[in-house]
Amino acid sequence: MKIGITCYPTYGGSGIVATELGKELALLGHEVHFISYALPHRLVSFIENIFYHEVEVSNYPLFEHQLYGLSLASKMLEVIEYEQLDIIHVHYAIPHATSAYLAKQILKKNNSDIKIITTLHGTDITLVGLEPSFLPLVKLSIEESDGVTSVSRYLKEKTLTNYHIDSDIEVINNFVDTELYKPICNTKFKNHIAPNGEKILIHTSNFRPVKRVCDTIKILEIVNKEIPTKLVLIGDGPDRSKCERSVKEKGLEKQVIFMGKQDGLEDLLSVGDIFLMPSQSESFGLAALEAMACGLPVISSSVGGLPELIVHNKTGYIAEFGDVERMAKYTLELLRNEKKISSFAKYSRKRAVEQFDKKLIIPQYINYYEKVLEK
Ligand code: GMT
Repeated sequence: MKIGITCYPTYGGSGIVATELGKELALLGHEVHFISYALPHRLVSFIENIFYHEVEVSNYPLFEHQLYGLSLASKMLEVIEYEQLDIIHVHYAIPHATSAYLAKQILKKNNSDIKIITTLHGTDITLVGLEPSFLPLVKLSIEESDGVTSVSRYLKEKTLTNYHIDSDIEVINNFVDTELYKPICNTKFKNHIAPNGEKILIHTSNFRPVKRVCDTIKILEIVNKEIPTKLVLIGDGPDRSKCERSVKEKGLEKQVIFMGKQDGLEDLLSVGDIFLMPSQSESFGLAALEAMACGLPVISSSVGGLPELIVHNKTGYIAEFGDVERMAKYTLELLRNEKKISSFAKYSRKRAVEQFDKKLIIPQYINYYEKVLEK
């Protein structure tokens, strides 16, 4: 198959899923064309069958705002026609699905066609898409796609009810390469972070308000009163300075390590004892899945798709979002009970391997492509 993939190329779960999917498809012999405004950050090494088309945004002085959605539609049209694509698979509805719809309309006028598949990832549906001015546009773009997938059952239900959509939505969960993300013992780094054998809590995100990163600091504050503990925060984004201020106010500078954006998460995650994800909204929780694959129990909020990923009292604990006391209580319970934490760690890894490994999920995308092409 010849597949065009459009995604946000920077940090973020939707871009990671899109890029890893493209890489796997290419390794299986499909031809993959990424269409975006920058090279996706996980496309680091050369893979045969992967091509990249950069969207250039025109900045004519009259345009006070950039016309990305339109430039993307034009580039899609160009690539579809020149490369004779079978499918264009867009990740994150706004504006990607709308640009694809526009390209398809132009193709139709030329008696040509393309199949559009839209994958819904999260805030495209639960936050941004619900803005009254965007809602009709997102609804139309979803309805006019030839196939729609969502990353959890939760997100599928939200889409059907919030947008009053009749069409079917296929649930295809996030996936992880469990041969890359696995428990490894990086003793040197662990000793560097926790020289006195302190316990380690870990969190990775893009520090947007929806991730509630400051809650991880509140959890650490409670836990550290009972058991010497460090908190490793990986990533960067709008809430980082707020979190740094909170750490200073609480006098926890020695306990909290801000690592900023990091590549090679697979080498870092295993140093942690527990992964924290206190999000206010999370359609699936890819970062938690990567931690589980590395053998970490996850303590998270109970929002969105997280209960579909984390098995309460087996691979971790879930608590109401904002309930930092309960999350801290669960953290202490695990840190104090060696038998329990190692059983949770084992089940986390097992669940990642048996339910969410890339070898299980990639074929679901391929089957879905075939189904859409046969329509
Ligand atoms: O929806 C977003 O906030 C953007 C997106 C991203 O690019 O980070 O994240 C979502 O997509 C991931 C991959 O499918 C999911 O694992 C995340 O749970 C989801 N984030 C939210 O729902 C907040």
